[in-house]
Amino acid sequence: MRVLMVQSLSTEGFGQEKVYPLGSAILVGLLERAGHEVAFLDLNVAPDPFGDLSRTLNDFHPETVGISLRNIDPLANKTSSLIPPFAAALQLIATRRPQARIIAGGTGFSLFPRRLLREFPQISYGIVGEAEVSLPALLASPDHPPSLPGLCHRQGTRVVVNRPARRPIREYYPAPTKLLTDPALYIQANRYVAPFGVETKRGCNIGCVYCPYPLLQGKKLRCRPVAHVVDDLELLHKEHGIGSFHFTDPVLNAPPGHLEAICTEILRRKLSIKWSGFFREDLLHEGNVGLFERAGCECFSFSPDGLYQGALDVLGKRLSVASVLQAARLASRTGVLSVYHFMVNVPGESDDTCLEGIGLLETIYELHAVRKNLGTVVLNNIRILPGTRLASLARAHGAINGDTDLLYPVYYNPKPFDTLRYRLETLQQTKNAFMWMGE
Ligand code: B12
Repeated sequence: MRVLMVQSLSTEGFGQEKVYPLGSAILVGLLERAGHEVAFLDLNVAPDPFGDLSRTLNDFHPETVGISLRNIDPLANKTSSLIPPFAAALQLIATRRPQARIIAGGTGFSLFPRRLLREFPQISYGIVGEAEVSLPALLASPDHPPSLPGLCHRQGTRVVVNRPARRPIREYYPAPTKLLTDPALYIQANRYVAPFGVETKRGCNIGCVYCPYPLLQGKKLRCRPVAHVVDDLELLHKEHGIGSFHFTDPVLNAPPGHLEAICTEILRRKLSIKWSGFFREDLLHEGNVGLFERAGCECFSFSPDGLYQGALDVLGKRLSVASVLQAARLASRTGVLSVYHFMVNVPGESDDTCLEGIGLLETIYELHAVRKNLGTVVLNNIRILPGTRLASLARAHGAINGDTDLLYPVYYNPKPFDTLRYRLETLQQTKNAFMWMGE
């Protein structure tokens, strides 16, 4: 079958940081191995996204089009949506290739499968969650598919969404083959983000109140074998010249020992690469921080989210301020940059908690000022997503009601602390400026 895989627009503007579409790349490889003729188009690096899509549809005349919706919106307190370009792409596909089946998937799709299938009749099927097994199986019998994990389809006026696949990742994860597109398209576009992602595991067992990761990848940590992870890094580095990676795991240094083993293997193979990822603070210690640095860590991304103990507790982080500061202390003594993400105006905010939060930010800046190794501090209001405990909490507090449309950006930011973010950003930007000038 001729299959076109399309990566829908993931950011609001062409100048934004690019991310190589790892999920689509895995699926393209598997479909080719299953004998399909596959073409791929990433609208994010296409010079003329819709013109290029139209030309590809006309030239390749696919029988099936798979469309990946990674992001529904850009987060970061912004109110723009990535649904309009997704809708435009669907309409273009349906107009140019009316006989082709459209199958949707990706993280953005997986957060709103019912809503998107109802709103967009152009979509024939969807798959929520990971699709390594279900997409090839769906294409093997597209007219009468069996009840596959994650499959979404219409039954009369109803949309049926099957439970997503959660099999041990080592059973089906393919070794990477060729790259989908020229790596330079991604590398040259970016200033901060390493565009090439590598997974060491799937799943997240923490259960923070606002977070959809357990919905997307399950609560159980499903690790890839260490050698497979390092094989990916080695191949991408040696064959394609890629020197910098982002490990895409929700929490990179969990479970204890897995990242340490990967680092030991990177060092054993003498791979001269750089990498980054999101670290859990209470799993960083004197014994592993140096190993991470030696193995190429170029940025410790922390997302403690809570600026004081009450916030950490209400967000369900299962973390203490002491652990956040201990991790900051350890990271600040290295030659590696650190980036911190915090959420502002969380449920239960008061004048006192604002001061506590400011105190924590000041301490973090003081620690990192010595070696000037604080990349930045990112301050966000919380995007409310369906199916999370925050959505119920926000409903109970009256911040949203049953009619609130969560498909489009809705942030938890009730009065009277709705402008707190600007106060904290003023502090953060002033501290940043003076830190880099060494004052
Ligand atoms: C790692 C990551 C990042 C890294 C990426 C680094 C890199 N080089 O890859 C960084 C930190 C840079 C990042 C940035 C952003 N991210 Co991000 N990111 C993730 C994360 C944790 C993992 C994504 C990943 O690579 N997974 C591994 C791949 C293999 O899985 P996958 O993409 O899901 O693909 C599978 C399935 O979805 C499915 N599938 C995928 N495509 C298709 C297509 C079809 C047809 C089918 C059937 C199935 C299918 O099958 C695939 C294989 O199983 C997810 C959350 C999560 N746990 O999933 C958020 C997530 C995707 N990010 C999100 C967002 C919003 C962003 C940013 C906009 C945030 C920001 N303001 O900076 C940017 C956008 C960057 C961009 N250009 O797209 C959101 C998207 C939801 C939303 N609100 O829109 C998520 C879900 C996190 C969240 N907060 O909810 N991100």
